[in-house]
Amino acid sequence: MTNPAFDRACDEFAAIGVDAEAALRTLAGIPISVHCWQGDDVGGFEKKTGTSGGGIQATGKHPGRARNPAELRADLDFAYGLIPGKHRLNLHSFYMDTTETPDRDQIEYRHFASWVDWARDRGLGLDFNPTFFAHAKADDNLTLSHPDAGIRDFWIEHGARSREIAAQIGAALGSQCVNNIWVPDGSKDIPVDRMASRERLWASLDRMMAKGQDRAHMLDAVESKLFGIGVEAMTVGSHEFYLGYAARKQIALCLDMGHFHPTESVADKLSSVALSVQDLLLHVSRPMRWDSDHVILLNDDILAMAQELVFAGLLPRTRIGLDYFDATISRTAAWVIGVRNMQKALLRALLLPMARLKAVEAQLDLTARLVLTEEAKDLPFSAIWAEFCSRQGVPQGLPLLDVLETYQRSVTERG
Ligand code: RNT
Ligand code: ZN
Repeated sequence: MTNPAFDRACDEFAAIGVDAEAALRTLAGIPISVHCWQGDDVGGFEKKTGTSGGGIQATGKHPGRARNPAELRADLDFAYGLIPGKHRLNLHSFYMDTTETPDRDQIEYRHFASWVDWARDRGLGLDFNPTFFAHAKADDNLTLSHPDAGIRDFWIEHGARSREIAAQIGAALGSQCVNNIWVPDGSKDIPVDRMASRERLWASLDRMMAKGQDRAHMLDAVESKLFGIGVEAMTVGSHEFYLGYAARKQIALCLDMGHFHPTESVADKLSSVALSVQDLLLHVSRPMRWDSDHVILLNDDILAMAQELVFAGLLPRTRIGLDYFDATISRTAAWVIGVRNMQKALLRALLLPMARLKAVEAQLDLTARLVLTEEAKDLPFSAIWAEFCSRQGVPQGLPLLDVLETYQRSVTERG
């Protein structure tokens, strides 16, 4: 089918030296790792009750939270159906699918096998995360850095098993599975022995990751944080801690957009950390005054992030994951909106006249740079996005709302 609006837009992009078809091809090849935990407010499916803990807070009571793996998979199937392209699912270990009740130090691949079958059927890749929160042994907000060696051993075992499971998932799907490590460890009030905590975390990570795994199947990642509720004074796994750790061990560094001071730009950090660390993982999020994990918008922060990935040539070594959880709106809509916004941001970056912009900057023609960046904001991005959605068979524009609302009505009875 011909699309005159698209053809006109292509001509406009061609006039500034941009190949819109090439941008669409690139975009179609960028998987987004969709975080399973948006579907149930970070509750998990262990046969226990309790809150998420670890300073993670999903607020809101919108009906329709997934209560079990079958409901979560149905919700995900629906959401993927409205997201153009092929993507990944980011699974947390406490989303196990089993009638057994393994504790965290007893988890095995078989507890996740149904997720692998489901992903294989749909051609999705899987990523994985050990879960170091929402557990009695994490109630002090101390896990791998706990002063008690027994508690550290428990969590080391959990982390080592997660790596094993991630490697098996990667092998089963023929797609590298990122195993991202985030621990809540920190201190509410001012500690006097930060060094001891950090040495314990370092040593625990070393033991947890002692076993070599095939990098084709599994990639270790570590995620820093500035502070959390209950750990205001010090986070053991700070940015400096993990930047050094990832650089020394040549594993991936995860940058979560909510894990820095609100005035810091995470986009700005990419080119710096990429000089010391080979592989990057992003947790794209929207902090509002704090690490609030709002649904990501097509806002300046996300656009800057996407532009850095494209302009710094970092797409091949960056895994893009999302990390937010909003329980005040339809949880499936939250996924769809967020993933599509990430894709829209990437598309906009891919459609910018990069070569020309870089050339004028290299010539210190800063006036031309400003004229070009500002004029580029009026380019017909929406016509290219609409064509992308139509080629991928997903709705676009206002009709999206009807589809989202119809599904939300069907899950309201879950309560
Ligand atoms: C917490 C981290 C972490 C979690 C997930 C659920 O502050 O951002 O990535 O959100 O592991
Ligand atoms: Zn995160």
